[in-house]
Amino acid sequence: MRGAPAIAVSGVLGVAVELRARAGELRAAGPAGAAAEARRLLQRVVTSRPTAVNLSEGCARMAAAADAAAAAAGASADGVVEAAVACAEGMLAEDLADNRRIGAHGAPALVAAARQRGRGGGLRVLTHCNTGALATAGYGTALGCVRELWGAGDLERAFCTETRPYGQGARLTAYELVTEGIPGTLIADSAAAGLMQSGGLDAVVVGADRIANNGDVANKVGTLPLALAAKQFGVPFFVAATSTTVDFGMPRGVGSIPIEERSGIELTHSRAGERLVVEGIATWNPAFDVTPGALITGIITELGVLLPGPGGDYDLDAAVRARGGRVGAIMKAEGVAAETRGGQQGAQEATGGAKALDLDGAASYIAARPELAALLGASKEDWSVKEVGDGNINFVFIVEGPAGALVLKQALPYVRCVGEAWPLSAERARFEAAALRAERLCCPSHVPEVMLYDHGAAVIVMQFLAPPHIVLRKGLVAGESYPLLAEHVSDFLAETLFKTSALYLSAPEYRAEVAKYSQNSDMCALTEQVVFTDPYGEAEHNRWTSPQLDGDVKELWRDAEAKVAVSQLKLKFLTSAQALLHGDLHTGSLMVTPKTTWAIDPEFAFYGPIGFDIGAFLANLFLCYFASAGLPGERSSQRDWLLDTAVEVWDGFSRKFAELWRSHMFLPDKFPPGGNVPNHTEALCTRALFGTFASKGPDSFECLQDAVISGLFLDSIGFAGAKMIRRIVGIAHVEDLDSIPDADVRANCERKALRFGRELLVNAKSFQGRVMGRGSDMSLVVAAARKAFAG
Ligand code: ADP
Ligand code: SR1
Ligand code: MG
Repeated sequence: MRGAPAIAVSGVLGVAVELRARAGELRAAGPAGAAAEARRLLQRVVTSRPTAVNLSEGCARMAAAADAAAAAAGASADGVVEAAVACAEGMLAEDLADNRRIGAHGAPALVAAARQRGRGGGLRVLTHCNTGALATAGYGTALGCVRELWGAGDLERAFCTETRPYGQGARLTAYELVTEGIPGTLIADSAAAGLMQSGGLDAVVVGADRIANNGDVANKVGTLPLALAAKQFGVPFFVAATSTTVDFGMPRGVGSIPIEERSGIELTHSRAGERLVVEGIATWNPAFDVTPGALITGIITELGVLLPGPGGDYDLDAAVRARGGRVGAIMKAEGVAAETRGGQQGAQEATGGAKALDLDGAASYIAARPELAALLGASKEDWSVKEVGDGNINFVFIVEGPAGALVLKQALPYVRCVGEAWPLSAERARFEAAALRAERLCCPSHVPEVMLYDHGAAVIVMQFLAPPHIVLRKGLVAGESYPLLAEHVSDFLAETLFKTSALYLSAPEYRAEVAKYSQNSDMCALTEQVVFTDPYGEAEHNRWTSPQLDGDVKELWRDAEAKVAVSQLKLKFLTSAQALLHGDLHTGSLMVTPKTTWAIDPEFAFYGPIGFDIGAFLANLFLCYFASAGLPGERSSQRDWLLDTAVEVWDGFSRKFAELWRSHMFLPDKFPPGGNVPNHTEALCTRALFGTFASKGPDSFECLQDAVISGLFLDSIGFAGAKMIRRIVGIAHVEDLDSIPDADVRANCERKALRFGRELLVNAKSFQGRVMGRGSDMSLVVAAARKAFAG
């Protein structure tokens, strides 16, 4: 094993294997004996590499987990073993997740820096040594950023240095690039400066072995010359590492970080042992060098890209604390669930510290960040700013300059449409940024790019979807149809929901993601209230077209069947963690042109039932369908298109979801290289059950797929019904209906929609096709919608 993170994870997993194998024997020793044995084994592993901080920290966490299990009420030796194993698996998942976050933060930062230098198209990026899947639990840090760029279509070519004298770049990074199908070029270390001088490089990204608080970075020897050359030729130079690599107790790195010297044989002999240079020559072979922070454009961590302060100096302790990370790192060392408490700490800071931006503040915010300002061109005085937030919750600014525009979205600690009387954690911005990045990894053509997420200010800066893009709901209200919408939305749903599910992720990865998003509970609570509770009884914020719908609403409040059905859905919403949901996929969360579709605004993202996202989208098509009778113009062809879209979205989703699942199982190579591709067995293990023996293959696998997809269909129908009802009786309505000026006409449309919504909610099962293999037939739902519209 090589690479500090990989060594740490292998070490603890090794002990986990040993403990499991000896679980029978340990039963006799009882819980205390089992914990003592775990400690003994871990201590032995630590001594195998005493200098590696990751390994000793990992072993300490696992020992603490074993001790805690031994001290718990009703402890057993088996419980101790399983707690230790779970802890080790958690570390594997954590390292993988941290790496993916580094990639998700790093790739856009590299792109932004290259764009600032006027470089369009794919990037040419150089990396040094090996920082990829062979050095970490998987994916990689600096090489993870390269992977990410490639997956997003933002990479033209990766250059890797040989990494003299031990050849990690030539032997390992080159191998990873070729294996992943990423276009790569190997160069001698000494060729890098010339490559930069010729304009052949857009950015450098390297890893780090140790980082001092002022940003000085110890890394593989040869890093310093790369940074010096990059400075000379104006090439952005980034370092990518987890925040645990920062040694906060070390103020400066240059002159302080001890540098290991390795044997001169690496210089004088080939790896086969053949002497290459004259005998008698002295050698000096340092393994590392230290690059001053002043030469480093940004340090990419799992918490975000850390930048130097206005004076050009880094203060990493402050930067990491501001993102809630230092607390997390300390807790890791203590063996406490770092993500959870680190997240809560972050929430307090985001909520307490967010200063509301106004128009000028939004422009100043961008102007203070040169990598963003460069995307707009000229300077702040030449920019225009407007606030366009038409949603219920946040403030959204568009800052536009001569070269381009950016969207800046700020979450304040309350619900915008109600005001400070309804507090809401600004932490939602963290989940929105994370979800946008995760969704973009899964489905880059339908999710905008996040350029920056600033935890302290609860600000996201993202790609501007320029006119003629409009919010889909606005287009629909204006009478437009979008022929490619069903294709795009079904792509988005299938890609994001499959690739974040346990059908695709490994069990530890999946659990780590579920745990991460479970902290978005303020937003889930909002949905639980406004979708599943308030509309079914008297509630402060309910509103409806009154007095016209008074009777209908009272009827709903007495409707026991509806209450039973909505409570069952609420239970599912609370407990079924199938995939990472967008969480609020209505037609106001999509921006479109006739040829493009983008999903924005996933601040409600969490692991929930897949049908919730599908149902939300269907509900909004149906709401527009019923509203169309009160909207201006002749709309029969739009109505047909709306219903066709409902059918095509479901058919497209179910087909694509099934195909992704099948391809993942039978044809793993079908996934694009560099994308979100695990080379492991998915958590559900369908590959193990159905993929190995052709005879047991497709038929039984199809039965499983049918069963799962029929379940998703039922859920989608039920959630669609609940989502329709809440838009007519609850706090947040839709413009499609609200913009009908005549209250009687509006109420008539709303009554039909309400009744149809109730039908979907209560009788979802009646829409299941009875033909074998057609358990999910959306045309039955659409036929019922036509009937309700006519009746
Ligand atoms: P909220 O969370 O308050 O619902 P949204 O994310 O839906 O806020 O944004 C509000 C409005 O801002 C959108 O309806 C859209 O008009 C505009 N908007 C948001 N993101 C973008 C973007 N990336 N490009 C262009 N306009 C955007
Ligand atoms: C307090 S209103 C909340 C609603 O607005 C958002 O758009 C979501 O749909 C949410 O339910
Ligand atoms: Mg919105």
